[in-house]
Amino acid sequence: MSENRIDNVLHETRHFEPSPEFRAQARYSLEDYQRLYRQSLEDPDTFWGSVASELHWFTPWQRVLEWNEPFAKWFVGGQTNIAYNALDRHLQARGDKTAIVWEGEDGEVRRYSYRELHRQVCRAANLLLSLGVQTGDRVVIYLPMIPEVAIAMLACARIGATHTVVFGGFSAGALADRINDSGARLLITADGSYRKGAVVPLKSNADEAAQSTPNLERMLVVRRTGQPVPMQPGRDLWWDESLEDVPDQHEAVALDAEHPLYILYTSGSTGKPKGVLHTTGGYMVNTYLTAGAVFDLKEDDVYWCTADVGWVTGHSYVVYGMLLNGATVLMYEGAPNYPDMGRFWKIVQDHRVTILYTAPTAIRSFMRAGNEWPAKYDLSSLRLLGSVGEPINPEAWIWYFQTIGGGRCPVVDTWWQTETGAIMLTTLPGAHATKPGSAGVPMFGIEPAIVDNEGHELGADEGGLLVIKRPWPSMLRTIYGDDNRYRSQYWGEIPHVYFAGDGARRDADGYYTIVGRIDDVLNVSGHRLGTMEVESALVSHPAVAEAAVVGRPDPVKGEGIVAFVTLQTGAQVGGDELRAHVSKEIGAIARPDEIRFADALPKTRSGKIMRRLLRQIASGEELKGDTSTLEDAGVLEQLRTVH
Ligand code: 6R9
Repeated sequence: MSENRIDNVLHETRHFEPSPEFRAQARYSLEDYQRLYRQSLEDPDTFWGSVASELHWFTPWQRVLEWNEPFAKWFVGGQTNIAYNALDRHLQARGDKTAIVWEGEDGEVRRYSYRELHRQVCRAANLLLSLGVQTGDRVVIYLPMIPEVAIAMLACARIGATHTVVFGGFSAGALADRINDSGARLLITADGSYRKGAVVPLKSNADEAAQSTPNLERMLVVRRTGQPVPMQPGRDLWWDESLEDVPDQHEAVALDAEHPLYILYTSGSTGKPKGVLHTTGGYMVNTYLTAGAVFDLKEDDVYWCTADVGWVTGHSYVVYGMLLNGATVLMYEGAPNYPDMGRFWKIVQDHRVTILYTAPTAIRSFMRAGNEWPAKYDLSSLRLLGSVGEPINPEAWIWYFQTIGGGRCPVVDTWWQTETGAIMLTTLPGAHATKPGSAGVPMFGIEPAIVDNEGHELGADEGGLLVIKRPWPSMLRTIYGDDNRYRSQYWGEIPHVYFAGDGARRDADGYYTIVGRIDDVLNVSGHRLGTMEVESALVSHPAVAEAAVVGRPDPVKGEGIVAFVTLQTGAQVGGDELRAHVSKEIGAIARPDEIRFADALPKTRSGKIMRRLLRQIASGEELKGDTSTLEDAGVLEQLRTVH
């Protein structure tokens, strides 16, 4: 196991019990959790079967699980539709209830009742059908945080088209890679999106991507920013115009429980992002269960998750898990600091948000901005706070709890991954005491362990690798088009268990603390990025001969990106140009914080780049460990002194 890259040492030893008021109204008590958790492991068929039966199935399942390691089938033989369960199922009791309340960066507000959202999704489903989209086809969605992104996802799910949402901050190149890997023929995008008051040109990125996507036949373009964009006849259609004469009645298609619901690309330790495949039934059941339990959902909650729908958090806890529960979801389009650092708190006040789910990087940046920003607003509507995406340091946890939650709102620190589909480790807010910096205990049906590199289970407080010992309903089914990579990366690293890629430890009370990734995956502001991806982007610049990218601890972003670069003989290029190049190749989230140039990179005699040394250099540490295998020791001095 590599050294801990994130300073997550617990100096904070306080525990926080849920208040008597919270406990009294909570969905689950500690006894409920203990009883149900035991049942979920001892009798999973009964446990999962009873959760699943709260939802609608066109045909009942015959078996809860068929496990043929590493391939799982959940609710075998069952037929359902997640969009039906998220919308139609609520029409009777919640038709007029607000499903989505949306605030644009420019302050515009739109509200969709469950009935209206259902109507819009039915029309969009009919539009997709009229364009020849069939069950099983892939559709790529490249949209900002506007209601149409949820409508497009649900319309795909309704007809059984597999969606692939690409984060709007990704570049044309990253978009093209995902269109090609998924084999999509249709792209849904927008003219542009607003970010810090400026227009992000989504359509022109899409046009650029389309130059290298031979499969792509059509583009549907949502009007958001209104600037003129070229429309290619025969290929491009306006979303609003195309929907005008489309009927708003549509019967949701009964789909096999294992029908592919979506592909979401995420970074791994190679240069190429992997397409994580989620299917319908198990994902539906587990996001429904966890959304209700972890966020203690009540009928009158106004729930706000600040994640973009381009990430898994947006899939599971902006769209699917929440609408499956009939919740009211707030969506915000823009930047957290626009027009100023008070924007989030103004939104909480204006919409009377009761549950807020955000990322440590945002919490740390608000903490830095000062208490005067939240102090200007009335945050008394809040009753529960959540954190996701990276380890939260105890200092940020305490600030969130006290300054935002007024000391009365439990904080749930939820550990999970794109691959897991749903929350895996957390506390339940009315059941468990919380320990700042520690995510908590396993959710129902999840059986984790901490093991050493050989797979031997370790005891309390011993640091090791986090694994999951049995399949769960919302787990990824494969890497799209690459069963072998799925098998070897997730179920082959340590035999017969799911390998998460995180380092962790468990304390004597059974609470898990996540230390961070142990592979070549960085976590920058809660976003996963492969070091190899950034390296490939750098070496695609003509001046660059070789590049090595490492993370270094960053007080706000969790990790920052440092790139070590050697240039082609005679070539000259500045750090800023290379940073801009990476931004163009992948997206702004991948832009290195620092570029250091050298004549060579430190390598072993067998030619492997010594990343351990580079990490120490990047964070300004003393060089530790064995350097005797280094080919050219002079290189180290150069890397340390060149800035
Ligand atoms: C949901 C999501 C997954 C990686 C994961 C881990 C880190 C997520 C965390 C956390 C500590 C938490 N991570 N939640 N680390 N505490 N509560 O973020 O998915 O983008 O796939 O990232 O994020 O390292 O392995 P994804």
